[in-house]
Amino acid sequence: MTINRRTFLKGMLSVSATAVIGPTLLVATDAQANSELLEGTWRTSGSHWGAFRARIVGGEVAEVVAFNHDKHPTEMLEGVKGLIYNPSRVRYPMVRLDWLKRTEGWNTTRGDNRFVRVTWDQALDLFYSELERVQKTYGPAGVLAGQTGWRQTGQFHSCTTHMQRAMAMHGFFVKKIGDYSTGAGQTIMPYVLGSTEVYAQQTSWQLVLDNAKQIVIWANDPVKNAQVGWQCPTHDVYGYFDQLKDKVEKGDIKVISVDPVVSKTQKFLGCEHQYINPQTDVPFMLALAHTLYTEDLYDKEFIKVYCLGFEPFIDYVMGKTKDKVEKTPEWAAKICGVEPDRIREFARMLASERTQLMFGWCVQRQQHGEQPYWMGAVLASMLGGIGLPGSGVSYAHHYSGIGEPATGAAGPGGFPRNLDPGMVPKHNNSDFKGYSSTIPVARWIEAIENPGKVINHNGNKVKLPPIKMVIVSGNNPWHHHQDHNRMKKAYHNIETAVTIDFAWTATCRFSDIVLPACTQFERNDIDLYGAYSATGVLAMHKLVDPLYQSRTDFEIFKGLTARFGLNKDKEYAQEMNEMQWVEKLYNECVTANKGNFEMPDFETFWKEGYVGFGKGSTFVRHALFREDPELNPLGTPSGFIEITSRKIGGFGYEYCQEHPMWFEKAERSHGGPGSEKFPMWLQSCHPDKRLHSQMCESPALRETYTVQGREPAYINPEDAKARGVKDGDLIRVFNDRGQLIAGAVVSDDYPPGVIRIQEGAWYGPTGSEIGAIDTYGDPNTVTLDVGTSELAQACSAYTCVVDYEKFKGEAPAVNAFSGPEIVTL
Ligand SMILES: Nc1nc2c(c(=O)[nH]1)N[C@H]1C(S)=C(S)[C@@H](COP(=O)(O)OP(=O)(O)OC[C@H]3O[C@@H](n4cnc5c(=O)[nH]c(N)nc54)[C@H](O)[C@@H]3O)O[C@H]1N2
Ligand SMILES: Nc1nc2c(c(=O)[nH]1)N[C@H]1C(S)=C(S)[C@@H](COP(=O)(O)OP(=O)(O)OC[C@H]3O[C@@H](n4cnc5c(=O)[nH]c(N)nc54)[C@H](O)[C@@H]3O)O[C@H]1N2
Ligand SMILES: [Mo]
Repeated sequence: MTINRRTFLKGMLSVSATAVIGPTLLVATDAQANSELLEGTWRTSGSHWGAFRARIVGGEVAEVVAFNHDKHPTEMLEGVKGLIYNPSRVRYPMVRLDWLKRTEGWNTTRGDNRFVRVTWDQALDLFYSELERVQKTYGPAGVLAGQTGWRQTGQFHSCTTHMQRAMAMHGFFVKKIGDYSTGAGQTIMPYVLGSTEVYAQQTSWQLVLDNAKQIVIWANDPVKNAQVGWQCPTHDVYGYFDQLKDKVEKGDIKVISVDPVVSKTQKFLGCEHQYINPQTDVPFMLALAHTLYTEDLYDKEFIKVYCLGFEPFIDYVMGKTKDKVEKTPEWAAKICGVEPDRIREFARMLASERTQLMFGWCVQRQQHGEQPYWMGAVLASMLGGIGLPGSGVSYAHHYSGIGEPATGAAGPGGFPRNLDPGMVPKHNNSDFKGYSSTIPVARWIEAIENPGKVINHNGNKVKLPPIKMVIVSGNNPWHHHQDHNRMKKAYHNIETAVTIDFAWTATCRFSDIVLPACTQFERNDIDLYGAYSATGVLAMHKLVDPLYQSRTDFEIFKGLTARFGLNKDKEYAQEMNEMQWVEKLYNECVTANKGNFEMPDFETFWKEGYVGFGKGSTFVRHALFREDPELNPLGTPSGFIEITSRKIGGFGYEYCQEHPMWFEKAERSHGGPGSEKFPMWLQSCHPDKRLHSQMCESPALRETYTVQGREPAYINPEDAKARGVKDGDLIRVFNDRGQLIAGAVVSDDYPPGVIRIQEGAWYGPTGSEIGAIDTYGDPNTVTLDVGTSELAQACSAYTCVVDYEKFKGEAPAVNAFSGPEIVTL
């Protein structure tokens, strides 16, 4: 059977969102069987969105087919070729014109996108001399090289690791704590359940399917988000989604999605929907607790044996303390938009059968995001099912294949991020002059804006450092951070910004020195297959040579450290080249697994492209604690589930007190603050067909979702009608912070007062002036930049209101994807 490649790929693009969860259409084995009919050679590689085999013809990637072990490949594979071949590649080392010409009073306004092409030697010399100048002038508090992000997969080439090792060899620098994904969750949960929970293995899907009678998918869209993993995902989790769909159909399991919108998961499963006003989960949950308590539906024994501090919490619910308001369903209904009787019914339903609560993450990426997570644990405690299969609470069932059976095998290690023993930085000066050397990750713009300001963070005081130089690799802060116009202003305080990337992102546009890295498909590497499941080890064969003048991050930082003197480049690389490193990481993995998992020699592995570890085993979250809480205490201060935390109470914070509470948000739609002027809630959820901003540069993939070449804005039909907007129109989305152009997609999946623009849309403002309209549709042009609370100081991107109108006149062309304007000195 010959299969026409183009037809297959076209088919892949045209399948409806939910049909992607079907069986593999074509796997590499079939393709390889046909390979005699086709030109070229097949190579294996991987990515955050799955493994694949690629056919290489004449030094180019001719086609990409799903890996034979991946039974549920994603449509995102269609973006692989576009990631390599696109007009947005960083081709040469580039330096910003005004920065290059800098004299007294030079122009620190960034964003005009005018760059001068320089040689690699010139670029690395400039990078090095700036590092020297800033370290000598300001010391380590002046250098920020701590931001991290979704650098591409591969254990050896992990680019942030390379950047940070090289920076550490030069001197000390400012680092970050936490991340944008789960900042609030990972900070609050250790006080409540004893671990971050968000990055922990959860009860196996098989056991959930076998035991749960009800599953509440809360602020969670696993069918969309499990396409992506921190290490190459197996997508086996989609097999369980198929089973769940089946059980929902047969009535064996009831699934309810608590979400303001109809999610991809809800549509796929055909499950129930519980609408809720955005950002109001806590009032809804408090009222559920009120019903469970007043109707005596809660598990008193569980609370007594396993929990601490139920009384102060329930006194708050009953209106005896704090605001003295009883958290009745009538009280909650006015805020969360769910009828009082429906709230009571929901509480009774939860208590009636074995129920698994599964939270997604974006409900904690909003102001006071600590509270819904804490409340989730309190509700699960009142239901009494924590530690049993198919019940309790989880905060990660949508992520990185969590819940797939895990083999327990050791994965390959990586290139060292830190200095080797005995290594001393060139500038061995760790004096931060009283400033903090570590800052909460999402507060970096505030630091640049307001150095010396002291903020609270998780029981500590943080004195924001006076950052003068920002070095970025493997993340895209001009997509991921909120409120770009605030960023534009703050960046006047930066003297030098260096970015290493393969794509000419907005971060490159707002930098002074830009170095062209190559993509993960232009280098050899090794990765764990299945992050938490440790299903196998994957070879990442170099598919093609680095394009243009791009280099691997390894080569780039070898080149930089060579400038530090005394063979520092050899120390940096430990005198090994790329393939020696890959082989070493593999061999160390073989040693670590000896006696448990048989692995072939390196040569065989590299030729095959894959070694599997066999079947994994299942797991029940918190089972040991449930079995014996004295012998197996949680990692909380008391060892028990802390419904009230003395530790947090002791911090004396306003927006995170001793037990979960409702705090009104700075901005909220549906009658909340700011909604009179800007009535729409903007949700900037994670993209279905991208990894954040990655692959937005792929023209082929972009064509499948854009509207008149712009990022789609999903809007409600009534709202659209009231504004004279039709499906396919361009709209202007705005608030007092900024404005952007997007393309309207009118859909009943979105309730009145809600607009979705997926994060990661590339920022392309018309100019460098504050307030310039964004031509493509990056939601972070208008989002709010505040910490979640004094506890986590995490990203609050989902606390944001806007309005929109039909775009009037002729819209400016999209300028986000065409690279720099190349000028000469
Ligand atoms: N409004 C809003 N904002 C958000 C979110 C939201 O939900 N809403 N979500 C937040 C979350 S959870 C996250 S995780 C962040 C994601 O934010 P980021 O991790 O910053 O996003 P990415 O687009 O993945 O950026 C990775 C960058 O690294 C580059 N890169 C990849 N591999 C390599 C490599 O090998 N070498 C080099 N040199 N460069 C490489 C890519 O080209 C890309 O520019 O966004 C956050 N921002
Ligand atoms: N395809 C794809 N998958 C990804 C990523 C990607 O970029 N692309 N990124 C990965 C990363 S880094 C992360 S951090 C995770 C993100 O994982 P999450 O943060 O969980 O994902 P989101 O899709 O942003 O949001 C999930 C759901 O929450 C709902 N929601 C939003 N606000 C509220 C609210 O106030 N109340 C309630 N009840 N529901 C709400 C949204 O409508 C949405 O359906 O995804 C990972 N998976
Ligand atoms: Mo994330």
